[in-house]
Amino acid sequence: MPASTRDYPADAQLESILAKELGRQRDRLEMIASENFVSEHVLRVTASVFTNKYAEGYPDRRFYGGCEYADELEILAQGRARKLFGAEHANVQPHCGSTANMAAFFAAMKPGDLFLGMNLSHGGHLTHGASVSFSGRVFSARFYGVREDTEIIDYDEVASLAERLKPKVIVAGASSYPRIIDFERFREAADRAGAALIVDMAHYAGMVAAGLYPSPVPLAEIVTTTTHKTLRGPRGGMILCRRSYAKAVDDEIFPGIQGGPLMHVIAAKALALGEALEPDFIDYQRQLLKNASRLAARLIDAGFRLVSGGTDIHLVLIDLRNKNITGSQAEIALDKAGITANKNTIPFDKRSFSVTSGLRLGTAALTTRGLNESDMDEVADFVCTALHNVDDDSKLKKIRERVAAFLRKFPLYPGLDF
Ligand code: DSN
Repeated sequence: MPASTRDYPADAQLESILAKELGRQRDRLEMIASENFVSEHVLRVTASVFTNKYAEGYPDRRFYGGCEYADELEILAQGRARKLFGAEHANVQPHCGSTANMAAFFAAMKPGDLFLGMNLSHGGHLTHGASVSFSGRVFSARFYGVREDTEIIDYDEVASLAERLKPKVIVAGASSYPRIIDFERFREAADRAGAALIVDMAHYAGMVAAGLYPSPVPLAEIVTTTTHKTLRGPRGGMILCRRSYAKAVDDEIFPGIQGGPLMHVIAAKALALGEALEPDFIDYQRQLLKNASRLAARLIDAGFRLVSGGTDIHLVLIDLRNKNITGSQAEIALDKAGITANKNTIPFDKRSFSVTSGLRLGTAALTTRGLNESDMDEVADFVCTALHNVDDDSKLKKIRERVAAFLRKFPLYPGLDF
């Protein structure tokens, strides 16, 4: 096996796939609300020699030798996570948000226990109790949602369900809810029911870190997150919790659910958390919010109805029904126009999850690329023109060419080949 990077064999097939993916990311508008672009430094560290290391266990309690630097690394990442969010305890090992949620649930509940989560079609997440997910199969899930008139979370429903059902856990957090969540109301409901509060802040973590979104950390027993959305780290998960839950959470992640932690990803998490502690991270989060608000305004000007009437965060959810197109038609048309986004159910949607009546658009990745609010006017124009011409392939192709030309002003990973 070649040990030097200088004599590794060419793998033309793989390199071609990697180069095509880099080209896709460079030439298209990335508007999936849960995606972002890591810094070149984070990208490089994700590919470090720590990918070679087994480190099952935790610092000073490993099941393998040679873990002294893995220990140093994990302690660094944990410390930065605690500092950034003001948390008593951090577990940086979850491979993704789903395993983070699984560990949180097992730390706070037993199989069969009842919990409250947000209805998936109102903006919740699969792991908040959907019947196809472990969360709905192992535990007994009941759902709250948004009010039909305001499309804001129905906090009275949360409180009454909590009082009536006495759940073991209440889960707050969502994947496509464009408004600030009132975590205090969730805390009150949990206290009245004697329930633990688990907050999944995956979409908001970056804004929470910057102090631009209310922090759930002082209020919840356990907070889970991914590290790759607005937090702009590598793909992965993380758990923050009160000291009283630390052992249960750690034991659920390992040995309960996962084996060896991905130490190369933990290195990249440590770096990204360090980046998030820098003052310019707050500027980034401010810009991301300005961009989302400008995008919302331009979509409304063009006659699109936004769920809840707008946004407080990095994403908007468009109700496409007045335009007589479905979410899946919109997603396909945008793809042809060089804009990557995802169809999404809207509250009280009559269409299935594979068709939907909505479209979710986010500004986290475009803001990282350097776009500001005036650029969002052009982005909104690309989006609106594509959505008004979903069946016109030649118009969509022209938008795609304009998008690629526009994005050349915002270089992405200029030094990379793949
Ligand atoms: N898949 C993520 C999202 O798009 O919101 C949630 O895990």
